[in-house]
This record gives sequence, structure tokens and C-alpha cells, in this order.
Amino acid sequence: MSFHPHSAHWGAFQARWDDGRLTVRPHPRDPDPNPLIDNLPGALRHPVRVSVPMVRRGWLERGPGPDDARGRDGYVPMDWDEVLDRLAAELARVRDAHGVQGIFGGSYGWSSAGRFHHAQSQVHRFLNTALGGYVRSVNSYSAGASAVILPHVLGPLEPVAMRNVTWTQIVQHTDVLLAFGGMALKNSRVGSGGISQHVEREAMRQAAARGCRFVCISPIRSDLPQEARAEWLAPRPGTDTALMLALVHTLVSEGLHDPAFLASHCDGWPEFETYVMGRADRQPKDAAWAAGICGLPAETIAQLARSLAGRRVLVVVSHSLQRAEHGEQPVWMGAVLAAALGQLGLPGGGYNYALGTIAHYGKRANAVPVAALPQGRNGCDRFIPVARIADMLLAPGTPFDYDGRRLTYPHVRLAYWAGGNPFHHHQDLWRLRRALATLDTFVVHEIAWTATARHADIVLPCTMTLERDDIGATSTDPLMIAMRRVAPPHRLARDDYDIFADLARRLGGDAHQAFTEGRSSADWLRHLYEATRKGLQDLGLPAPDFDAFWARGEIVLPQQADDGGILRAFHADPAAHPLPTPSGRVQICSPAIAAFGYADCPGHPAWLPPADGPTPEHPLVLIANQPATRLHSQFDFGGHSQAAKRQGREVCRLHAHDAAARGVHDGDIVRVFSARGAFLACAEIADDLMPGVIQVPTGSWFDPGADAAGRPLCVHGNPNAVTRDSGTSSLAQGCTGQLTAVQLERFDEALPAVRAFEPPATQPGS
Ligand SMILES: Nc1nc2c(c(=O)[nH]1)N[C@H]1C(S)=C(S)[C@@H](COP(=O)(O)OP(=O)(O)OC[C@H]3O[C@@H](n4cnc5c(=O)[nH]c(N)nc54)[C@H](O)[C@@H]3O)O[C@H]1N2
Ligand SMILES: Nc1nc2c(c(=O)[nH]1)N[C@H]1C(S)=C(S)[C@@H](COP(=O)(O)OP(=O)(O)OC[C@H]3O[C@@H](n4cnc5c(=O)[nH]c(N)nc54)[C@H](O)[C@@H]3O)O[C@H]1N2
Ligand SMILES: [Mo]
Repeated sequence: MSFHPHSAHWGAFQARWDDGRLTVRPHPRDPDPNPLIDNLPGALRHPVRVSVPMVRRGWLERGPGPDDARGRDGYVPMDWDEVLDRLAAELARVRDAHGVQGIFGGSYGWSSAGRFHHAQSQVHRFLNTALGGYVRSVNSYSAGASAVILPHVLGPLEPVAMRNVTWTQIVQHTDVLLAFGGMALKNSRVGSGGISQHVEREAMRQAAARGCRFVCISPIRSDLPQEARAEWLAPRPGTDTALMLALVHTLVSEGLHDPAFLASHCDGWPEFETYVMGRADRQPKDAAWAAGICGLPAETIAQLARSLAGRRVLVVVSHSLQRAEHGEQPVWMGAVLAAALGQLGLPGGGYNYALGTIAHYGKRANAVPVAALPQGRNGCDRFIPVARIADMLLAPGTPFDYDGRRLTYPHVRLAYWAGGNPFHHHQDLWRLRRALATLDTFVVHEIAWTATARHADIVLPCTMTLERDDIGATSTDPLMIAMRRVAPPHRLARDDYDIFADLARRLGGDAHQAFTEGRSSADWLRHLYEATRKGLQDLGLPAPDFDAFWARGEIVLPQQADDGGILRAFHADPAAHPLPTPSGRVQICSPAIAAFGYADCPGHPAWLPPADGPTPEHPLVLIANQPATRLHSQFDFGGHSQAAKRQGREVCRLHAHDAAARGVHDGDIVRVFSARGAFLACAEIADDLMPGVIQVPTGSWFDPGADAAGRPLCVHGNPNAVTRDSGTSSLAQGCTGQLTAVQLERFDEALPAVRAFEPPATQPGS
């Protein structure tokens, strides 16, 4: 067999299957390939793959209904026909008894696929076309706060993060790059759909060689790569807004800001200036004030501010800063800092929210569309902000705030998940478990026995990418890939699409026709490719038909100019090209947000002390960031992810001072705990993170157990065993999993075995 081109969220690569063995190699076009591809060879036929449809014993014996045995029960294998009959009957029962507002289909998640077999698109289309709709979720765990605040103040997430400053501009123009939260290469090598060229490392090297000064503002020095030759400033986690306020205070005090730009392009500066200078509350937000909050010396802050004047400055605020209590504030304040410097919209300058956190950002957009599966119409208007799932399940009918609206949680009876892992992405997993116990029925399509699958009533085994034909493409990468199936499906696994098509047939009426439109998956690939072919044709470019594309394996799409997007046009002529904000200008104050009256998100960016900061009982700040060795929880059982564990556990990095104070040595197993729960991890002494901070990446599979005293703990090292399940603020209600106050101690008990990668107990069917 020969190598076939393939694409997934970690990038384009090539794969070959011989006699049950998978070999992968980087795509020849990629200057800095993503090592995450090394998780695949051992994963495809791993024993933890789901092999046959399974039904939870308690659900089978007692029927649908709330049950706290979820997560602790055994499973009964069932053949496809019977399981789909039972599932179709249950979907119809819930719809008929409770309406579609009884079904939660948010199904958040990053399952890896091309354009067609994207599980989330499939489940949404199925629920819309075959059942009439579902309760949906809005926004993401990635950008829960920024997606809501940015349109009020600067513009939607996409133009601000994705169509703004490019890496090419940084190489050519940027003098100073303030990277709040860093721009770690492990993160920017990932982008949904797959990016074929990872250019960030080389761009940072070239920019630094030209003299661009990178400042890594983060508790962890290695959040910028060596190539950036960065200075490191480590403010206490969660205090960046205070630091940015003090930078603006110094600029204004010393006349180094740009009043002309603030007058011509911005609204609300005078009121904000009153706040920063402390004219009303008698507390200037000056460097000395910020020093007391963020822990950096006042002189360092003042000097940093002075060094920005007259330079081309790019302010970058990573996604991580807003995945925390009051996460809206640093996102808004970053824009205000760039506005005070007069730099918004200049080449290589201004503000690019989240640059360097995902491979799409800093790239050019394609000039032709790429395929996307149409979702159909959702007949249900109920929704939740995505990270409020446990709140919804535990308190149906309760009111909550969201972006100026007062909404109520619907009463959901059935949740349908395909392509996501809530026991990876959600906070306080003990609470999530209690929340899922309230359901009548929990359905999960999975490739593997994740903790989510282990809490489901019906588990349907599905194929993974590499086991089906698909089209690989994304709107910020020119390579479009014919993702030919490389390996046959595992055991009885079926494509999500075929499972939904068979379910739709059982639902009767025109459900099957509405879902499939009479197409097989092969027909859909041809159909979806048409949008790209037509786009090429309209531009007068060679437009190969589907068969030619498929035979060629890949084609290169044309891209748009590097024109700086809406911010560049606005900078040049704010009257002709207003921003898509309520006032058409940068909203340093937002009358709309002020009118909502939220104490936790006022009408201009402000320093709001966290309610959940460190305490004497929980004095350390846990940073639960993105894992370097996998994408979220995907292929935690793969070779690359497993090789980075120690004693089979996740690694907890900490400063030598914090370790010594607790009698912890490198290699010891530690118990990390908060008021919610605990997890075990292997301590690693690190010199690249500040004292008082420990770091444990997300993504080690939740493996619940208990210590000798009977206290619950995840024996494997999933940090969401200790995180807090509460929203960023009343405005956005985003995820706050990045930062948690914790304590840590050596764990001297006998070490419990990790069982996360063994399938659950099964019993023969009756
Ligand atoms: N504490 C804390 N928590 C966090 C974060 C944090 O910083 N701190 N970060 C958050 C962020 S930014 C995100 S985006 C989320 C990510 O959360 P998720 O996107 O939910 O995590 P994944 O592990 O990518 O989940 C994808 C699931 O899809 C399955 N899958 C793969 N292919 C297929 C397929 O073809 N079909 C089906 N049906 N399933 C498939 C995989 O096995 C996996 O279980 O986590 C969030 N959680
Ligand atoms: N390898 C890999 N790459 C990924 C992903 C993955 O799972 N694996 N996930 C992708 C996804 S879906 C997303 S959304 C992005 C997420 O992108 P981010 O959310 O930006 O990534 P993180 O790694 O969680 O956080 C980046 C760094 O922010 C720093 N930080 C945390 N809190 C603070 C703070 O209060 N102040 C400052 N100044 N710094 C802080 C931490 O040191 C942390 O290492 O990553 C993407 N890239
Ligand atoms: Mo994300």
C-alpha cells in the first residue's frame, strides 16, 4: 500500500496501512510538523476502541430514567438492528412526551474529521431534519467570554482573531509584541480542519532576528518558543487587567498615548480616563497599584509602558486569559491598550486577540469556499451558553443571565453526544456526573471508551478519521485534501452518517429523505466539493471535477490578499468603514453593557478582584492548560501521549520552592485538591514557571476512584476533578477552567491502578 494524504486538526500528514499496521509521516509541505500524528499508529486498533454497540445494564433493566449508577454500571452488547430500534423508539418517546426542548443536542467537541464526517455537524443535522430540533449550546469552551464581549466593543471574534494581523506582517513590521498568555507552538500547531504549513516558529525566528522584541507575559516562560528570544514577565495569574490598566495609566501620565486616535476612532475614552486616573474613586490605576496586585515591580511596569511609545506594538491576549473568572476584562482591556497606543489596524500592530493559540490565526483566508455540511433548521429556540450544561441539568426552570437577557434553563430528558468529551472539557467532573444522573437517557457515539462513553446509556461505536473517505480543508489553508480511507473500520464501528441515516429511517415519515436527501456518503462528498469547484470556475481558474481532485489527492486553493481586514480599513477611514460595533467605533465604554447592570461586567474594562483566588487553605494556582502531547483528550491512549506520562500519571509541574515547602521531590506522586475534589499526578520540578503556580495539562482521561479515607479522586490526573464550574460573568457565562486555587501534598498511600484505558465490564445480553 502507498501513503495517502490525510488531514486532521493537528495538520496535514500522510498515512499508510499494511497488514494491520499504520505508518504516518509528515506532509512534505510542512516546515514544522506536529508530533501529535505519532499518537495515531498505536491508537487505531487499541483495545479501548469501542467495538460493538453497548447498552448500560441499568437502563436495559429499568428503562429510561434518572440513575446515579451512570459511570459505575456494566454494559450489555447488542446488535445494530436492535440497538437502533430501541434508540429510535426512545427518541420518539421523548419528543412526543416533552417536545424537542426535552432533547439536548449541543454536543460540544472537537472530534477529528474532514468536512463531511464531522460528528457535531452530523448530529445537529440529524436532530434538526429527523426530529425537528434540539436545545442547543452557544459559543465555545475556547472563547466563551471573548465571543460575547468582542462584538460589543470591537467586532466579532472571527475578524478580530482570524482576519487581522498575519505572521507575514509580524516578520516585516512589528517592533514589540506583548504576548499575554504567550504563543506556544504546541497550541498554534492545532487548527480545526488541519493546517498544512506550520509557519509560527520560523516567523517568530525571523521577526526576532530583525529586532522585534517579544515579551512573554505569562506565569510560564516556555509559553513562547526559544526562537522568539523573549523577555519574560510573570504576573500572578488572573491579574493581567490590572497590569494593562497600569500600562495605560503610565502612558497617559507621561503624555505617551495617542489622544487624536482616541478621539477620531473611539467612544468613551473620557469616562474610562476618569477611572484609570482614579479621579472618581481616588485610586489611580498606576504602576504602584498594579504592582500590589500582579506582583511585578512598579518600575518594571512603568518602563514597559515607556518602551512602547513610538514603536509598532502588537498586543496579543491568548484564549487562556478569558477562560477564567471575569475573563471578559483582559480581552476588552487588550483592545483599549492598543487603542491608547493608536495602533489598531496598522500592519503588524494593534490588537490581535488569540494570535498564536490556534493555527488559523495570522493566516490568509481562502478566496473560494470549502465544503460544509448544511445543518438544516432547528425548530427549538432554547439554548444555553455551552459551559452551563451542569447548571441546566441540575436546575431546570431556573433563570440565568446571558448577554443582557434573562433566560431559563429548559428541562432536558435526553442528551445526545457525538464528537465531544464532556468528561474532558467540563469543570468539576463530580458535579457533571451528578448532573448527567438526572437524565432519562444519555446517548454517545464514540470511537473509544472515554469517561463520557462510560456514563452513557447507549454507546454506539463509530469509525475514526483514517477509516472513511472525506474531504480535508479549512478556510485558512490553501491545501484541499482527498482523504482517502486508509484503514478498514474497527470491528463493528460504523460512520456517524450511516448510523444517523438508519435511525432516521426508523423514525418514519420523511425523516430519512430529509436527513440524507437521497445521498450516500460518497454522493455527499461529490456534492459538497461542488462549492469549491464552482468558486474556482467563477474566478476563471482551473476547476478540476471531483474525480480529477480525488485522483490527484490534493489541490491548492487561491487565497485572499493580506489586507488587514476590517481593522485596517477602519484605521484608514473610520467614517467610510465603521466597525461592526453598536457605535461603529472602538467602544472603550459600552453603554449597552453598562445598561445590563452586571456587577461582574461593568460598562468599561475594570479590575475586578476574583472571588476564587488563592486562600491559606488553597494557596497555589493550578494552571490547567492545553496538553502538548495530544489534542484535548483525543488519543490519550496513543504512543506520544503515553510516553510523556510518569508512573502512568499526568505530570504536575511545580517550582522547587513550592515542592521543598511540601517535602515533595521530582517523581513523587502528589495529590492535588480543592474544595471540589482531588486528583493524583507525578511531580516534576520545573524552572520555567513562577512560584505559587502549578501546571497540569488537560486531557488525561478521568479515572474516578477514592483514597484510603474514601475521598473521591481521579487516579490518573485529570485537572477538571478540581476546577470550579461557574461562569466568567453574567455577560458571557464562559468556561473558567484555566485557573483554580488548590493545595498539593505528597501521596504516600499504595498507588491505585489506572484503568481508564481498559474497556468497562460487559455481560452477555439476555
Ligand atoms: N480545565 C480546563 N478545561 C478545559 C480547557 C482548559 O483550558 N482548562 N480547555 C477547553 C477547551 S479550549 C476546549 S476546546 C475543550 C475541548 O473539549 P472536547 O472538544 O470535548 O475534547 P476532545 O478530546 O477533542 O473530544 C472529542 C471527542 O470526539 C471523539 N471522536 C473523535 N473522532 C470522532 C468521530 O469521528 N465521531 C465521533 N462520534 N466521535 C469522535 C474523541 O474520541 C473525543 O472523545 O476543553 C475545554 N476544557
Ligand atoms: N497541542 C495542543 N494544542 C492545542 C490544543 C490542544 O488540546 N493541544 N487545543 C486548541 C484549542 S481548542 C484552543 S482553544 C487553544 C487554546 O489556547 P490557550 O487557551 O491560549 O492555551 P493554553 O495552553 O490553555 O494557555 C496558554 C498559556 O496561558 C498562560 N496563562 C494562563 N492563565 C494566565 C493568566 O491569567 N495570565 C497570563 N498572562 N497567562 C496565563 C498559561 O501559562 C498557559 O500555558 O489551543 C489549541 N491548541
Ligand atoms: Mo478550545
